[in-house]
Amino acid sequence: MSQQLLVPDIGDFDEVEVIEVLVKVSDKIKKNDPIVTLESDKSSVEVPSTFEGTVESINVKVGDKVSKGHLLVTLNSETQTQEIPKKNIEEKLPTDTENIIKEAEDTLVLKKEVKETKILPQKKNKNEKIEIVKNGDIDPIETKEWLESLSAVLENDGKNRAQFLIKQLIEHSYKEGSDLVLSRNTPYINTISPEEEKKSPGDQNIERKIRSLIRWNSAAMVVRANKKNPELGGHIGTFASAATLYDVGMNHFWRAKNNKFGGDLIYFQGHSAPGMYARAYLEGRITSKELDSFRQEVNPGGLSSYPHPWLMPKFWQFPTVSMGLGPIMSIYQARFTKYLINRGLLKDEGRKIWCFLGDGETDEPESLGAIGLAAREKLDNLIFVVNCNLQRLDGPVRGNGKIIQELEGIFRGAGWNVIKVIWGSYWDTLLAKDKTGLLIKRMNEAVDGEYQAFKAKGGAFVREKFFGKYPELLNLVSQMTDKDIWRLNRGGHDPHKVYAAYHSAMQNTGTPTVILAKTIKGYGMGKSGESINTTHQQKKLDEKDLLYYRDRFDVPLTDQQVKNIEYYKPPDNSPEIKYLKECRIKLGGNLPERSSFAKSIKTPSEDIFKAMKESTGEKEMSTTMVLVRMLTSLLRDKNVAPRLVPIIPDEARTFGMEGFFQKIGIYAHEGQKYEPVDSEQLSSYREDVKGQVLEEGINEAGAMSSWIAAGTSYTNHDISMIPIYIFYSMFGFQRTGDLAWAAGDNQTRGFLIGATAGRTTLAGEGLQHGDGHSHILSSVIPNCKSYDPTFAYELSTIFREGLRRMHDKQENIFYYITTMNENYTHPKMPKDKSVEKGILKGMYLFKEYNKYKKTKIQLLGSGAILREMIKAAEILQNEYHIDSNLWSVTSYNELRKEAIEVERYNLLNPDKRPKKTYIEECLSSTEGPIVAASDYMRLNSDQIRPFTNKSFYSFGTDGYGRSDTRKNLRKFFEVDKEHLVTYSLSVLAKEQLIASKYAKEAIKKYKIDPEKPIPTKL
Ligand SMILES: Cc1ncc(C[n+]2csc(CCOP(=O)(O)OP(=O)(O)O)c2C)c(N)n1
Ligand SMILES: [Mg+2]
Repeated sequence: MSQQLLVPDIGDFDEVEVIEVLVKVSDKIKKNDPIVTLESDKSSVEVPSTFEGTVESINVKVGDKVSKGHLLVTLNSETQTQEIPKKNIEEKLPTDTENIIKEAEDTLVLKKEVKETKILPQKKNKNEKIEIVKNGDIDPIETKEWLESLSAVLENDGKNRAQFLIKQLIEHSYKEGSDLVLSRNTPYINTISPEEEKKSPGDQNIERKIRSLIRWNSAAMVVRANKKNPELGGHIGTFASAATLYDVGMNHFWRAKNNKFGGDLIYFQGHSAPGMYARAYLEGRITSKELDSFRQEVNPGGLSSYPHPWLMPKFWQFPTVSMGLGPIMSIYQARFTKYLINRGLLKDEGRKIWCFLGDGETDEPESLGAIGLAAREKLDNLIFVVNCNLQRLDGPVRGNGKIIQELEGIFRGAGWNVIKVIWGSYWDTLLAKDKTGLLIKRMNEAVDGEYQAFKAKGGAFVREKFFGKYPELLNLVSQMTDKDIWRLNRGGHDPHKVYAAYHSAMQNTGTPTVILAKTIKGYGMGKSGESINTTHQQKKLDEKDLLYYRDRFDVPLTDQQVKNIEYYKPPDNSPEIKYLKECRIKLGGNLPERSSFAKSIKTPSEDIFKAMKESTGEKEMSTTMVLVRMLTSLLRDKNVAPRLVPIIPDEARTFGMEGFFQKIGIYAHEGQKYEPVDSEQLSSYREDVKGQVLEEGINEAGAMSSWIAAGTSYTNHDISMIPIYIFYSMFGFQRTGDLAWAAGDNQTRGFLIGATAGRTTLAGEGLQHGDGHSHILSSVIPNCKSYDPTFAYELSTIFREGLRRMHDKQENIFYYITTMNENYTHPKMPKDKSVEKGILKGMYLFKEYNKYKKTKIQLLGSGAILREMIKAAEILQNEYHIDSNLWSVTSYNELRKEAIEVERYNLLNPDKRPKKTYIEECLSSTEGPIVAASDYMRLNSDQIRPFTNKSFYSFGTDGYGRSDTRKNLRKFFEVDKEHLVTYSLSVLAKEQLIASKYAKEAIKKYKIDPEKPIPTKL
């Protein structure tokens, strides 16, 4: 039977243009195959077929304007029109929602029942005497009865039943009118009780020996480097506090990448790097010579100060040292891993992402800012380990409080599984022996400033100040010597406790886990640096300190060897080295190690970009729309399509990308539990577990972290992905510049699109939005290539080259491209072969005006301002008989980078024939001075000034932006055609090529006020 396919609801748009017809008569098409592409003045969207069949007739052609209900094609179809069945919400309710509804209903019933029978509580008589007993308990006997009941339940029915009852009590009191919030905190003791600890299968003696050697060698490498030259710096205290945390992971948990398994991903705390080198040394992966080159990277073989994949591309995987970036990047890494799995691109092997961070580091907004997302997305593949040594650089993290308790509340409140590892095994007996509850009470009340001092000042001090507060506690430790008390260790230094915590974290499902491990900064450094405020900076240990350190960890070195600060590595056949290597073999290989086995992605054929190289005729469109069109076409390329990862921080509609929602779906790990409010529309909000778009919400740092995860997928997951992150250009490098820098270090491959760019082009939004400097910011990143194209063919040429270089040739570069929201017509790409090369190198001759052959000027325009320059060139020719070469400059950054390289070569090779810079190739044989203008500050075009050997004048948008119309803004910043003409005339007059009267007349004609202050002062 014949079926008619009509234009569906396309939202607020009417009379939209058909820009592509994607089927032919007699084509057999399937349901959801695209039929036509429609384009409004803001976005383009494909219309999919709603049924299967053969095309009988096509009722539209390219250029037609259509609205809802317009007939597109007729199909001969066997099947009935397949209306999407309305989802039966009741049938499909997820269990969580059902529970919430049930709970709410129960509450209502209960409230009703209670209301009927409730005896209203009597108002308290103000004069009634309230008996306040010690510690705020008004009725200790009653308290005792409740506690005894609970103990009985615990004993007879177990902890789950006890917890259930407590929960019931809390809920009941809430329903009865109490609004006291359930505490997110547990007492200041370990989360895992000794009975529940999973025992480590490891040989503790040998593991202690190995750990001691790693401790020694890592401290030795820092001390040796600083003996050589104190400029080099480094840290001892941080790794000293974290050694056990890393060792237990390395010996028992962290699986490496190999041909059978994808590998766990570990984000090491940046300045604990010496510990990782010291272990790699024992493993035979790093030589003692390399250890001696710690922080001396200028010559090959040096070890980088911190984890930097750029500097050690076969070793480090994640740049973590700018605090806060590791945590946020690891969260999005964990999410991206699930994304790949859910999209069917990656096998689910139960890989984990571990992130180590300092307790001081948790104050960075980036560290905690995304923990809500981790819980919401149920990232049970993510484990944070916070090394709570209670200190940061200058002093205590929370001298007056307790960082572990604070973090426990925050993480648990966000929905994480929290495991506290506070006390070591020696405390277990004491805690068991204490029947008064005073020990936990004392643990709860001591603040971190005190805990720090306890470990700096010895056993007698702890006896007096900690246990001494209560006679019962003094009694508890009366049989212990001061040395025994000193040995009461902290959880993070106890391999048993750490093992149990890691094991438990590995078993946890449904939520991310944070392990809060209490440690001592500078553990083992003694008087020179254990738990004191200067520990962080300690990089020199004198002989006495070194001997102490050796003795503390029983490192088998003679006094003389200690004095020489020798490294210690037992022979390969020693039990230690054999054990260490066997552990790693069992876990699949070495860590950290960076590699990539990703296949390249074939560059899409030129055909995909063909439409962008044609003239748009009368049709006006913005480069942002061109980009969206291009992406729509790329989604038809079978190699590229599945690898595209569009990332948007809640701005899809701003950029006209809402068509992607239906077409490729928004990634949502739980699918879509609701019928979207706009479900009738073609671009309705479609969330899908296989969705391709990462719609990040208003979260540029998160979006950047997703972009980095996707752009490094070629190494972390051995599958190349093509992330395209589109944002307001002002909220790009300026907002998340440090992540962009880390992305460069991480060798991220992908596109950053600074949309709505240009200080005068994004008109109404004003000072905080009008970007006139993002190209300056992007220029500082060595492997970032940035472009400011004007026309569709420029953009598509750059984009295709990006795909070719990054994803086909696998170069470690990334692209920053600005696109604008100003609609204008686009010309056909000039035939000349040099154009493509010029676009990529940064400039090409767009047009030559050569009518009068008297006076000539070189005009350089970029981005939105190229069009002002074109108009200026025409005025100069028509009204002043001045010829010009009009250059489109797509990238001042690229031009400069090439020029400094050539200049350097020429200076270093004075006897050779000098090479020409590309700028010279373009400009050296041309006539007349240069006038350059862009929608960015003058510094942008000034970059090439020294390489032109000509009079060069820059114009741009220096100063704060402001809101107004484009016309007024360009006038204000003096980059409109009138100013460009006037300035050109003035430049020519200054160069004595024309009389100054022309410039003066133009100033008058265009009503330019020479007394107006420069916009930087306004
Ligand atoms: C963004 C940023 N700011 C400052 C620093 C300098 N810095 C390096 S380590 C450190 C103190 C870290 O304290 P914490 O996170 O508690 O780690 P710990 O060494 O105590 O384990 C600081 C301030 C940095 N690396 N990154
Ligand atoms: Mg710390």
